[in-house]
Amino acid sequence: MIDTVILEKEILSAINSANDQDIIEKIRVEELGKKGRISLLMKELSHLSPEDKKEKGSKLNNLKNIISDSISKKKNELVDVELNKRLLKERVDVSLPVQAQQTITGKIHPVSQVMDEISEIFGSLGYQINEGPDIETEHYNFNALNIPESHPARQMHDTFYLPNKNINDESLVLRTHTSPVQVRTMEKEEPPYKFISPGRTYRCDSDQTHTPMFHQIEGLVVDEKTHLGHLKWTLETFFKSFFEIDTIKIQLRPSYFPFTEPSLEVDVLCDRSGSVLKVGEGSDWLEVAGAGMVHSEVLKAANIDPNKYQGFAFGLGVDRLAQLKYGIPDLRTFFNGDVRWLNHYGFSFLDIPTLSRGLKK
Ligand code: FA5
Repeated sequence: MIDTVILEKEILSAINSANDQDIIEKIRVEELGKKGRISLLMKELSHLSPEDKKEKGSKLNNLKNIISDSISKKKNELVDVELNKRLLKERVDVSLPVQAQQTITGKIHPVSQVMDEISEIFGSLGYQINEGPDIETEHYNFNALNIPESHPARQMHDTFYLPNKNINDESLVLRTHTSPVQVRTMEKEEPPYKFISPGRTYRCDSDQTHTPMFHQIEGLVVDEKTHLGHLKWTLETFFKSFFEIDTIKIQLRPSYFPFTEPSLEVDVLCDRSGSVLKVGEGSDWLEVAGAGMVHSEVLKAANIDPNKYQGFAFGLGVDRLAQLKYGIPDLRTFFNGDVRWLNHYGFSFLDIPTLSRGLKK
């Protein structure tokens, strides 16, 4: 039988010089595996006399333990070495500047941005948000707002009618303004009211400052002793805050809406002479809102006593406000779905320090 001392020396030297986990596993299989050298020597013991068996058996057991211990010790060492190597290679340097995102992550459309900015400003003035449907009956879009069928204001609205669709013999329309939400709210709730209503509106109209689908934000305040001064203060406060210019020039122009008396329109001073739109400069005026004191007929139709309650209302053209604030010359480009346009005029979440501070400095 082979000398265990020589065998031990030979195997230990192989273990010592092993430098990766595969080699050490190979040694384990060759020496201790089922058909390994030590295992085969163990099997040979059965042919020996009882005395030899006892002596050689104890030596072989001893050898087996020594080899098995030193294999697992070496294995642990190699695992540690490999782990340290990986830790060094994969170390994260937290002091490195963050890499800019290369992938396209999408942008916030200027209309969504401006909707949020306007909502935030009115939110801070204590307004709630109420919403209404895009498809309206003629009753809510016109009649209940003091615009009867024969009224010329109906033609001015360039209405989209839904053909062959009606509810209770009333034609359905794509709402031409957000004012129907005033009526829906007055029908459901008791005054006082103080809310805004953002949403999509539709008119058959298309040029540099008109699109067939656009957005308005309606505002309604009804309370005891509300007067025109409140409306003027509200509009001025809003426009200063929205444009972030204390000296912003707006003009309130006398106008006519069948559901307000008196009525006015709001224009913002801007320069539209070149290919860029600049707010607060030049000599052009862009109309951005209609407004007025709620007509007593509208209050009466909702069973509200006009001698006790008065109110004011306004309808802001959201797309035009976005056009002015962010210098976007043509409104039609808002809805072309051109990704290059959106990358240029859109907002990323990181660009916006706060909702009402959307201006890219
Ligand atoms: C109205 O729609 C009234 N409902 C506003 C109102 C509300 C008056 C409450 C009184 C009380 P007007 O038609 O002027 O008013 O539209 C309001 C604003 O919507 C306009 O000033 C303009 O900024 C915007 N607007 C109107 N038509 C379009 C269009 N086709 N494309 C883009 N913006 C439009």
